[in-house]
Amino acid sequence: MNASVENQIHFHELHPQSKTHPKEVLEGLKSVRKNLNPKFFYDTKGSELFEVITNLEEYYPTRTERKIFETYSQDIAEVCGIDSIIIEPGSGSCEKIQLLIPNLKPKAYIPIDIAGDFLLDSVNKLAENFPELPIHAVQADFNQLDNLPNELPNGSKLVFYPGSTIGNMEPEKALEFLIKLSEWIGNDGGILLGVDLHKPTHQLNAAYNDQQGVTEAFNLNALDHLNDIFEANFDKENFSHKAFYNEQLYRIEMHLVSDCEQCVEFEGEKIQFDEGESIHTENSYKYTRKQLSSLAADAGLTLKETWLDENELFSVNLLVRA
Ligand code: SAH
Ligand code: AVI
Repeated sequence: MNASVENQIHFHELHPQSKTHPKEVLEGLKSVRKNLNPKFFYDTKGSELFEVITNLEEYYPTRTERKIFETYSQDIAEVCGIDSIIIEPGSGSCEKIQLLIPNLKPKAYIPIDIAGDFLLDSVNKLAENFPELPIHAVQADFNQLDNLPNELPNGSKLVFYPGSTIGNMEPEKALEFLIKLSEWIGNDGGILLGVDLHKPTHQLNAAYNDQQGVTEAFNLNALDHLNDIFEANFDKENFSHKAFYNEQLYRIEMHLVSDCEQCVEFEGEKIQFDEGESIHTENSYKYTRKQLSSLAADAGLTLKETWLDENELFSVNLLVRA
């Protein structure tokens, strides 16, 4: 980092993944229906694979949401207001915000992400493009983060939460999270929320089962990540990717299915798998517009404005306190 970028970027490392307590993972692996928090997809390799996913033909959400930002950037800035502090939970490559910065003219940008090295790379690129923008990058698990860094400039807060990352939370967790975000923004802020919409099953299934197998590699990479940060010996050759739309629950489910009966060691514990038994690695909830406005209302928020693409695949919503 050169000196000027060093002054521009403040890095706060709050929850290094290497320090994750094994208990966090063991509980899921030892339960009757084995499960893993989807945050474990995101080491540097996983974050890079996600970037490849965003460019796949089958994966419509990213390009659709980008198009909404490109089309309505001016309008979004008028409705959200300029000069705010932008906070992005799960900021990934920090690319989408760059479509809005020229109109939103933020006072500062606070990206929050679990994948620390990727976050640092991303903010370095952002700083090159916007050398005047103060950046406070926070490496943290946004579910465990109660307070924002202290030394932020004054001003109204806009939470930028695109990508339908909220869909990776159970609806009751999404509600809790929105309530926390509402505390962060106070009475004069807003939440600009990207939400993927319910649609025909074949289109959803294709988006999570791409022909090139990138989503498969992304799913399997979680096992390598576990081996890296814990004493564990998962062999990804012995697991297969499975993803399907659960129409009753309005969610894509991703699983890693054990191809055989096997025993995996994890931090001194033996985890037994039957052939065909799976680890449930992710849900990606899809919302109808009605479900979304009732989620917002339950959190004490109102949908002030919604921007859609022409095929109504994806929505960008401004939520403010009711
Ligand atoms: N906002 C970007 C990236 C979305 S991908 C976009 O819309 O394109 C989801 C991002 O959330 C990843 O970068 C991942 O590392 C991050 N993430 C997932 N779970 C997280 C958690 N619990 N805490 C912090 N970041 C998380
Ligand atoms: C980050 N998140 C919103 C993505 C999604 O679509 O649920 C993660 C992903 N999983 C598989 N493909 C992409």
